[in-house]
Amino acid sequence: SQPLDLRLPTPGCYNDPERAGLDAKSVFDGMTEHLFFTLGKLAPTASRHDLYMALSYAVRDRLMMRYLATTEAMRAHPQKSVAYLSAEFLIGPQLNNNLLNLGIQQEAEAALRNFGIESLQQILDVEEEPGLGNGGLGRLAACYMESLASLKIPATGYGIRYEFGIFDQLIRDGWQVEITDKWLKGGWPWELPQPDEACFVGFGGRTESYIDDKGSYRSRWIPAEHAIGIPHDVPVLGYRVNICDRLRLWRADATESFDFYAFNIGDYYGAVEEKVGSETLSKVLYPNDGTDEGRRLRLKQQHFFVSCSLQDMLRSLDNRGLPVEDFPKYWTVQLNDTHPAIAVAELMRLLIDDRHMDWDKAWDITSRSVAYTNHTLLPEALEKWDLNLFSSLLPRHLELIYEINRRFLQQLRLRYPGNDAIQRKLSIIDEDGSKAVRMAHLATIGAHHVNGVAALHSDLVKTDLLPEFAELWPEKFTNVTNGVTPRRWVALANPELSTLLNEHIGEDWISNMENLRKLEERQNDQGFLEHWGNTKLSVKRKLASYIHRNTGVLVDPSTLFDVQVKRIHEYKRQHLNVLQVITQYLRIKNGQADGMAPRTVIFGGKAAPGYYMAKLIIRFINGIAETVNADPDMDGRLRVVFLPDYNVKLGEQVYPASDLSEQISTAGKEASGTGNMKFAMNGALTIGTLDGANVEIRELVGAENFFLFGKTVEEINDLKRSGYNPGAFINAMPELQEALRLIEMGHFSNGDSELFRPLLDNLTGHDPFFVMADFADYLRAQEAVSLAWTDRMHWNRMSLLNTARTGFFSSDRSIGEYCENIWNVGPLNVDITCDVR
Ligand code: 8GP
Repeated sequence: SQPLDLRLPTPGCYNDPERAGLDAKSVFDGMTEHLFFTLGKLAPTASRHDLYMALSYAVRDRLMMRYLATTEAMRAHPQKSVAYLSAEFLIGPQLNNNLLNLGIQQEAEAALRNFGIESLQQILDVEEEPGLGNGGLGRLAACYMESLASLKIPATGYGIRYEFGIFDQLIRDGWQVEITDKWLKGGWPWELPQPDEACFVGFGGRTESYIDDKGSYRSRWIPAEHAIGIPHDVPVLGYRVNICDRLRLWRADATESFDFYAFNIGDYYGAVEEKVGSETLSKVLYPNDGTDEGRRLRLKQQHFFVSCSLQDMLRSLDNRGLPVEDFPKYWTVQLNDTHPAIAVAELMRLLIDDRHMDWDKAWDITSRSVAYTNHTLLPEALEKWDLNLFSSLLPRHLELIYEINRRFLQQLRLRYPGNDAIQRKLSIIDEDGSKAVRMAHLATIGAHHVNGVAALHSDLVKTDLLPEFAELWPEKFTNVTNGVTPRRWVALANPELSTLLNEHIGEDWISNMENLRKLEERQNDQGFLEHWGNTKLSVKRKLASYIHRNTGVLVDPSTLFDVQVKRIHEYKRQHLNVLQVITQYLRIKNGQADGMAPRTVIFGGKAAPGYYMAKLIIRFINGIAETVNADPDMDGRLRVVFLPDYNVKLGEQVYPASDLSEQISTAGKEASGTGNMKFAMNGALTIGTLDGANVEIRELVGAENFFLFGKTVEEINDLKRSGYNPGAFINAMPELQEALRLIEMGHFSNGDSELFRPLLDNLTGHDPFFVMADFADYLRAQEAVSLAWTDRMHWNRMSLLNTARTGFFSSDRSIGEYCENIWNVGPLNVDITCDVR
């Protein structure tokens, strides 16, 4: 293709660092200019935060060449682009990732030395991460954006620029305390606001019918209120490529910042009311993982960002002179769970009402453009909107949904004549009890593909969640097993391991993770295995020092680091882990702990603020930690740590330093998991159930390198059917009885025998997540872990094989599958020559 004439302000050539501004001196000069002109600071008095800002602006400047070249290439030679719609993007810190992908970490460090800073890390520590997501789903979206860019696929991630992200977590007296996340307070250098590309979004009001100039009946929406969405763009650079994609986050603004009429009649508060109202739209992320809440405002948020995004996509066609009929040729729209599912109705509305298209054409375009990813089977997480709420906020969308549904039910009647039950079951409108709109049905009917996020999960989507839909449209249903980016989760998070890998197998694993297989050749090399173990140990020392600084607990890096970090949820079963820790504690107390590996058991994760049982589990972990850590008998044998405020940045320290990865959810409950992949890549062994992607991890690393336990999905279902009685399992386990008795006596709560009662009642009563049923087998598997730890060379070998065989879980592979099987998109070539100026 032709080199692009970009008229760039600086000359750029990827292979000529000086001319591309990528050498240390240029970075230093860039920082100096930004300190002076952008930040108004002089170098000698600049704080670390000032230097972080200056370096970030200098790096952002160096992204612009590729960012604008990508935009320009898409304008000059239009091709299909991915629109990834997600209410959450948990992108984590940006500076180091951009340095890595540009290939200038060392240059940045050298530049910093001229400001008296010894290591890049000191500046990276200052960075505040945008917590624009709850957990797995939001982090997945971020990994996917990075892989899209690295694979040179043109893409925009569309989401919301929440002013306050996921809360910061403090631990007070063992309890979680939530603090507002003011991530923007120090300024955030990575975004480019684009107010001239604002979009209008309506809410409420009514619809009316009219006859258009061709004599056809049409409906139109007269909203009662409006908001404006202002795009804030974050460049997403791929690894050592010329493609820089874009994350476009919408911030809500008021249409009329001031009501002059109200002001003139003396109503000052009334004058700013609408402004305040519209701005609350993008104020805060709902801190729920797995349940939806906040109702009205949350539905407004969803419609707000989806409408802005679809308008933006249509406008991009208009701007390039492309016909709207070609929408599916230029855009593929991926719904990250049902949060953006209103897109099905909104795209229909934009095409029919604004572009005056007829129904069939509009439906053809919509259903050829949209695909839907399901991330959960938990019934409480399946979004349903009360019909009254829905019709009061989105009356025109409800009309369109009724028509989509009418046509769909007609199709069902032809396929299953006389079967009213199936119509009731599949209808978009839930008529049992108070009426509601089922978003998963809307998404499934509107999408050309529906996928789950791990092989087992995708099967369960077909057999348990949407079986009738899967029978109706078998070709729609598919699987794409999740993946995580090796850039952030290995190259950047684990520089020690990366150096070792680069020395022995070369650097190409970073962009082609299957190349880690080459490590297998070293599996019997004693010297290498020792090196492998020492590398892990040096990373564990760093985490040990973090733990000491942040919790005051001294831990021994030579002990087995046994780690469970993820959102706190009963189905993830942190309490199963804690009960096992109590058993270990009792064995040590009773002198029966021969052969038990000395362990540091580490927990981290946030609980939804309204989820009482999850918050009690945090209190429970901290209760046990307090008792165990204060007991001199435990010295050198057992430590328990709860790491407060688990987030992406902390995850980057934890995964590389772990020996054992706890993936112990009740079979059938964890859709995939992605932490499980990050641990395994970094050489941790997994103790886990046959749930989510654990199944595939075990197949790939080999059963002998994985500690399996627990009931399968079928066994859990059998237990449910036969009337599960946790008491029977408790009675068969004297050690478990003793553990429960100690908790009940208040041994871990300073004598308070009431504190953990709700938890005990739950476990001994109906135990909804089968903790008691899996306990004995979990204990057995933990003993196998202890035994394996005694032969360190063998352990290191298993660890090496976990790294060597988990290249499959690179998000590059996942994105490759989406491109090939669902999106039908290919890479974009961007030429940047040395000559343009
Ligand atoms: C998570 C699933 O629980 C996890 O198994 C999976 O790996 C991940 O999605 C990515 O596919 N689900 C969520 O994070 C989730 O449902 N979050 C809701 C708050 C939106």
